Amino acid sequence: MNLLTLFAIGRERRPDKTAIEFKDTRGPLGAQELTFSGLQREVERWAAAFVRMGVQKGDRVGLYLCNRPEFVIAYLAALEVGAIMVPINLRYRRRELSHILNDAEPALLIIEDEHWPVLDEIVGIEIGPGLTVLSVDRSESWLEEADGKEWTSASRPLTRGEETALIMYTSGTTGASKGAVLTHNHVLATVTGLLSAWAWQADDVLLLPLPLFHTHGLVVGLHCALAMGATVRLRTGFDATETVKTLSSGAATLFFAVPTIYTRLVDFLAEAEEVPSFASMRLFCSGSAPLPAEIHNAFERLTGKRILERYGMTETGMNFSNPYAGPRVAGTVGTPLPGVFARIVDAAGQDLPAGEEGELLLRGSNVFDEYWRAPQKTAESFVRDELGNRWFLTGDLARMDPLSGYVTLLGRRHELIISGGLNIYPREVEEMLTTFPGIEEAAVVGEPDAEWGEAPVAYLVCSCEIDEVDLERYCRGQLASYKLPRRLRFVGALPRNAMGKVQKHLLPRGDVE
Ligand code: MCA
Ligand code: AMP
Repeated sequence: MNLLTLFAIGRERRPDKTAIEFKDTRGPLGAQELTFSGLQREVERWAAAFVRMGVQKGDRVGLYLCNRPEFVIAYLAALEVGAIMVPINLRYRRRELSHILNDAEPALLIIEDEHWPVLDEIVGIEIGPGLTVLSVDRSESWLEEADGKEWTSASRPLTRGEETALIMYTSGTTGASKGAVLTHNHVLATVTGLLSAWAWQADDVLLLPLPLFHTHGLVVGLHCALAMGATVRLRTGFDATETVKTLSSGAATLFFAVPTIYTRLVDFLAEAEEVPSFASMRLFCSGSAPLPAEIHNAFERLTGKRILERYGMTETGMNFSNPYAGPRVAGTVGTPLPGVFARIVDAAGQDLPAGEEGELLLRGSNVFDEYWRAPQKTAESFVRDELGNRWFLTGDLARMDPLSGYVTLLGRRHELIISGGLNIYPREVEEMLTTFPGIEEAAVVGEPDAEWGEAPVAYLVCSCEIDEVDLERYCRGQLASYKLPRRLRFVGALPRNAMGKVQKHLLPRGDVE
């Protein structure tokens, strides 16, 4: 089976039902609705255009798009022609884009008109030839050229489950992000696990403000809905007023979000004159970062709904979930999803008894096999047990409750900062900062933040006075703005150990200006 055959089950259940109801919460794109059969017609039109442009099976198709129906159409069209979709975070700027385009080498990149300036800076300069860039805002012109060229399901090349569907870039400890290669089977495992664990139904309606370029919005949200034949209310972004209105009007049954969104909803509802009823809502889920227990409890107090917290990774899809029917325990991520195997081990790789803290290792049909063109990084990310099974080293520290078997995540082995559900690797920001004239050394650490969970703070050693406005302008051109340090702290030197390694725990937190 491949993803398209899975989605056909959902589509054929009720082809005239709404698949995507889209609204641009920020304005210019307006609103649009597509039925399952209407969506498929568009997908076939786009697939014909892709083939006409020379896209072949196994080619990569990059999507640098906000949430909009064309994202879904382009993705499914890429799968139709046997291509591999590479979603790109829309906030990525020159450095991140250049890296991904050079690494994934897509044959085709689909963008919006507003992104021409950043692409003009790099295409043909930092990016070699062979890349066709198309704007979705001019799709009619390139789609018309392919009109008359028929594409039907019979035109599809044979795609087996073990072939690649997606390459998803995830922050790398070495500074540059790496592509997790996900086959159809990997994604199918997560989707089928979630459909049963969360009791998805064809009548479900999911409100989805999360970006489609990450696992949470794409796999957990869009894929499950397409597979089930459920409706997605797709939004360009999160807006508390609109979310509360939609969820309380009976127009949705499911809502998936990151903790920062729940924090904002709690603040919004706490200030509301009257908290509306969310009677139609069957499930509120949280993931991508730890949900603070006080937000979990405050949300329940305000709405009468208990959030279900789950745990996943780009490389593995979804791993653990609190139960749909059964106690949802704040501060835990529950138990392994169907088909997921987990171990908690000590520094020597030995299994630990329940109750003890160690690194979480994972195995299962959902777990990826490799990073794109990075055999060394792949090799470092897995260990084998005595039976020869390959276990993925998640880098997440965890403890299992000896009685319930529920797992609590305690932190990470690496330095990853998670801000509002988005990953920031300090090394990448540090490397960028030291390319600014006058900055000799930089150390970036995460500090607790009430809104974002964590926020990056930079410690800088400089050889001259730094103009902070210039520095900010420079950083914004290079990296996604959520990675920018929220605070700068100027220090005479970075604390180092005898090996010269920066000892971040010795940095003078919060008391240097
Ligand atoms: C936006 N900004 C942020 C963040 N998001 N700053 C820090 N952390 C963030 N997460 C900054 C922007 O850079 C911008 O800065 C300013 O806020 C306004 O941007 P805007 O788009 O209006 O922000 P927002 O709409 O308020 O976004 C907040 C958000 C969003 C809704 C919480 O960050 C979001 O959707 N996060 C979820 C991401 C996600 O889906 N993660 C899942 C990854 P400036 O104005 O200075 O430019 S998948 C995963 O983790 C695994 C697999 C899993 O388990 O799910
Ligand atoms: P990503 O690299 O974007 O795929 O993010 C994966 C990481 O997000 C995991 O390794 C965890 O550290 C973190 N994560 C995801 N869900 C949760 C959760 N419910 N609680 C705590 N951390 C989480």
